[in-house]
Amino acid sequence: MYENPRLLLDSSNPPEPGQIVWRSPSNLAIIKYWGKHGVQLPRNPSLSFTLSASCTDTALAYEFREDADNRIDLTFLFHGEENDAFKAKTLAYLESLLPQFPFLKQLKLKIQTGNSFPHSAGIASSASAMSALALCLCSLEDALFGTLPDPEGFDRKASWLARLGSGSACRSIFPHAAVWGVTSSVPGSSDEYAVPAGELMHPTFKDFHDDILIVSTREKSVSSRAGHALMEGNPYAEPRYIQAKTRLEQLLGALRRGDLEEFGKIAEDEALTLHALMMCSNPSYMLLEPGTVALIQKIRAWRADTKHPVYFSLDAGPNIHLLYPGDIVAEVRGWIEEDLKEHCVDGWFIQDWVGEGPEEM
Ligand code: 2P0
Repeated sequence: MYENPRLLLDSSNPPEPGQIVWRSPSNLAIIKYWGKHGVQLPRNPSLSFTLSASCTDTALAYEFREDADNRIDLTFLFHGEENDAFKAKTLAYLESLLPQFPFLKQLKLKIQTGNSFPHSAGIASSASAMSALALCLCSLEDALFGTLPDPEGFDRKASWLARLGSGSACRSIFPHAAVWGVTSSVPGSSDEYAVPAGELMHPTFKDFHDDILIVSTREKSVSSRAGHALMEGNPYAEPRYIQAKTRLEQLLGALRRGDLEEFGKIAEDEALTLHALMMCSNPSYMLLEPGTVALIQKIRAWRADTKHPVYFSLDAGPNIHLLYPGDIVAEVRGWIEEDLKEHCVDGWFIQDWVGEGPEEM
């Protein structure tokens, strides 16, 4: 949708070398995207909270190449070191973008990137990494051609580009919350890019915490890519897509009203549905660990005892996302220390919260 063969540099007037740096956060889907078709198009709409502490910093340095040919000239460093696997993935992504960014072959590019959390954390970094890179590319286009002056158009293109790298990444572009996928409940929503949803939420949810309890740091047995693909043969796929649409409408109502109980019911149900879909895929697989189940039971029991609005969610992995409003942070942190940390690897949990979205550094 953004093809532009005219985005080429004039070799008689080459640009000065420069560098662009973006910090972009991860996000947690409350309504899950699980199942895709075509080029990273979702089978159902999803809604996520934008996080803050779990993020990727990416620096993109560029200089004009006198000897331009058809290949992309890329140096790639992850946490200051060469990483062949990440470089190959990034190069394939950039090559796929040449119809939209033909000028990339005219530049010598250097990408230096790193996450705020250890790569071994078992936390998906594709959302923060691909959104940070997409934002760098949009800033590069604007620096070289002045074609993205309007912030709304800039964010939309960045979200569209991020989606091509990793579906969930398109939602990380916006503060507080984002909706990706067509739904009649959100005017302007699209399967091609996410739209901001923070303004649709009661202030309570802008002050929400998401503490990530690290149950395992082992690499997942089945990647998200493979998991999405398995939805194609899943007997529950069609009812699931219908359910996700209905739940999104219900969730938007709860977010608007500030209805914590309804929010929590939907969030937990979505997390368990995601993992149930994995368990009844063919072949079946399971990403939950004993510690995940122990924590879910403790969260439900503590909620019943204290009446505090604490809820869990899960990504495509065993780690628990503990969701709760800012006014009970002290009680919850005390409880984590006392009762939940024993299920975490080395007692490790990441304190995260609903954040303001990416920033250019
Ligand atoms: C989501 N997840 O909505 C869902 C729910 C994880 C749990 O999308 O193949 O890395 O790159 O589009 O976005 C994780 O998968 O998959 C994911 P691709 P992605 O966040």
